[in-house]
Amino acid sequence: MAIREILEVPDPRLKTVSEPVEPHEFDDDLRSLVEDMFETMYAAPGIGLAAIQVGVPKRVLVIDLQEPDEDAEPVEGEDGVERYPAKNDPRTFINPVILDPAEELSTYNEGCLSVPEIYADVDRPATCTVHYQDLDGNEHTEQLEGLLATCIQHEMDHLEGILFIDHLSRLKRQMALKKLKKLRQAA
Ligand code: GNR
Ligand code: NI
Repeated sequence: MAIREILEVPDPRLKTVSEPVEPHEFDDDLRSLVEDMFETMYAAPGIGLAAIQVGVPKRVLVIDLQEPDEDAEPVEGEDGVERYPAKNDPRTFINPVILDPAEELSTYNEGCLSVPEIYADVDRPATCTVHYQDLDGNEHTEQLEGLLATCIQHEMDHLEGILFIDHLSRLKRQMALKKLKKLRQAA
């Protein structure tokens, strides 16, 4: 297992359209890519990661919303505030396809590990169906809602070379990129 480097804007590789994982590619290399993607995502920390964000142009996504586990005992954080520990729910989506997105939209204040420290509201279909393969190549279809629906659509965009800032107006996108440049100069 290894933490891999996350590509950041304006790296042109983030604009790549990723290639499907072929039937003969469901092997140990794919498993170690997915393991590394989880390790990289947890370390960041983030709730999702597309393979292209670590420079691999393949249609592979990992997601773990790490939502608070309300069935567990609260634990005290560094700030002295008690919180529920995160519930681990690692999900792997290979060759995902989104079907019947809802007409109803929901808005999330999105961020992206490839556009660090920039957050903006993005509207996306509130629910959708995803068809995908797991690491063994088995096919699944699932109905998604809430943050999971938003996150998978954000990750699917990466597979098409699209970033969440591409959903903003040109002015807002330029403002976001300027802010990022400034933050980098200050660092
Ligand atoms: O960590 C992440 N948080 C997030 C918040 C709202 C909507 C989407 C995301 S995904 C992001 C990690 C990332 O960049 N995945 O590509
Ligand atoms: Ni992202």
